Amino acid sequence: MNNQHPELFRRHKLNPILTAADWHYPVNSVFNPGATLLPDGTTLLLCRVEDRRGHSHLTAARSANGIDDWQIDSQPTFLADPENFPEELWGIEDPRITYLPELNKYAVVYTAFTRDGPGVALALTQDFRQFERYGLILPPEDKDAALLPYRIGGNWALIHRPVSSARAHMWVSYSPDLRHWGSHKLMLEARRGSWWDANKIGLSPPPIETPKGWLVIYHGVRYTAAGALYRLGLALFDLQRLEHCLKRSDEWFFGPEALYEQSGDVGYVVFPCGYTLAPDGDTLHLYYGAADTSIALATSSVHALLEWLEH
Ligand code: BMA
Repeated sequence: MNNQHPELFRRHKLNPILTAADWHYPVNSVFNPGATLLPDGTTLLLCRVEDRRGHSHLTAARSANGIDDWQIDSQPTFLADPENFPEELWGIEDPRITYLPELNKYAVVYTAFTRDGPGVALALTQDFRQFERYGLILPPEDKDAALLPYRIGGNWALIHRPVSSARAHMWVSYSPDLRHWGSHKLMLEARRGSWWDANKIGLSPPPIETPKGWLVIYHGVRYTAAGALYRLGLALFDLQRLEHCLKRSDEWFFGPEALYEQSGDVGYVVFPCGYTLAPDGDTLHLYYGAADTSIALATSSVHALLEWLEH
């Protein structure tokens, strides 16, 4: 297999680590999971599950080592609730999880599939069993959103990807209460022309805090005659001023190369929505949707990613 950066991100040999066949009820596909480490060290994935109508919901899977022996909830963990939240009419997708020490709760920022396209919704939880919904916090068309773990200059910060023209960029917005969002700032622009990240980019997992800045893994979408290609690049942002980009990779570092990434419901897609950081503070487990069909794991090192970005 041709991997240009074999040392940067290693696919796990058990990939794909989760598929629809592992579910306790009939589903079409499982992909694009949010991820977090629970206080006892358990890895929790909140998986996007697409049912056989084409609508998605979220189901939790827990594992002691984050690799195998997953305990999957026997029923959907977090279902769309279109009666009370009409914006969830066509399902909920692509969760990003951030632990908020100030509230002692996990924030789950997810895509609500509204009648007018995707919008950004928020729910808080302590245990991934009960969820407190905040509803739609940014209207369509907007997605690929995640919260930062703490306030910056007194306000919560949310990275997101509104679509207002043929091109779609990453923005950061601020809120005093997680409900009202403003002070919108452009964070990272999609490039143009033949670039791998031309026209449309978006945040992948929540940013990774490092002493050098917020390390952001983002996806670029390249449209070809054969369809869209989803690949991943890196950028580094100032810890206090997120709109200030310190570095950006010219090349992508991870793209669909394995068979399970190239073939599936939507081929040539790698789409991570979460990672966990090992207690060594460096080993990164990146969980990603492969071809909108299954869930895969790739391992890296924060140090190696920063080095690569530097050079
Ligand atoms: C994006 C999102 C993802 C999906 C990807 C490829 O726009 O909708 O959920 O994995 O397209 O289909």
